[in-house]
Amino acid sequence: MAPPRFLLHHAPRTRASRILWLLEEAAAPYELVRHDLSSGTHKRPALLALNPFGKLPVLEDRGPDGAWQGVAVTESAAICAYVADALPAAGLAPAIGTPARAAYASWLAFGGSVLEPAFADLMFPRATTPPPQAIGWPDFAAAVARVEATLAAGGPWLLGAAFSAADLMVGSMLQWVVAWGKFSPGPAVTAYLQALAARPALVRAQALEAAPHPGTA
Ligand SMILES: N[C@@H](CCC(=O)N[C@@H](CS)C(=O)NCC(=O)O)C(=O)O
Repeated sequence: MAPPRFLLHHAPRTRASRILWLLEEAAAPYELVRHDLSSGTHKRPALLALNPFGKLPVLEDRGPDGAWQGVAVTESAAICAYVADALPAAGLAPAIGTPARAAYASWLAFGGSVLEPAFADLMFPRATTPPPQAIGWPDFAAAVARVEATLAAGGPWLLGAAFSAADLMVGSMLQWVVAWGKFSPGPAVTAYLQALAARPALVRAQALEAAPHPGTA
């Protein structure tokens, strides 16, 4: 039997977790290769050939008919965009050419290029304060305030009625930050986190992470 289209290089409780959730949301055909960060399987040559930084997630794509070789996507937001566009029937992105695409693209980038660096600044303060105009993101409180205001103006998701891959990027970051105990969410974000936690695809992804897995690298 032909292998499934996608292969996710994964490690539990890492940024790869959100891609496992994504694949479940998309009902994508996939297999997992589970890496062990403590023993460094993600720094082996085969993985470094796909991502020279040796970081997870990495998603390999064998293509619609299984004929592609050496096609891999790195960076969580890029993987979200790629899968949402490759599997449009999953409805994880507004259709190309529609106005909803603007908010979608903005929020998709927001998770990794605003929320995440702002959180890193919160956790690991800099020795010197850089000029704010030289830094491409606000402080963490301002970043989260924007999410709170957007959801309060019309949820339950960032784009309103439709869940999208952007919720996966922003929502997974917020889940992580709350788990670290570094942030008390406002009412709109609290309701958002509850709605995310109830998504069947996330529940399935969490169960898969918790189960023993035969495909360890
Ligand atoms: N910008 C990347 C970050 C990936 C990343 O930092 N992954 C971490 C796991 S959470 C990793 O692989 N760390 C292992 C290491 O650096 O050795 C993304 O968003 O996908």
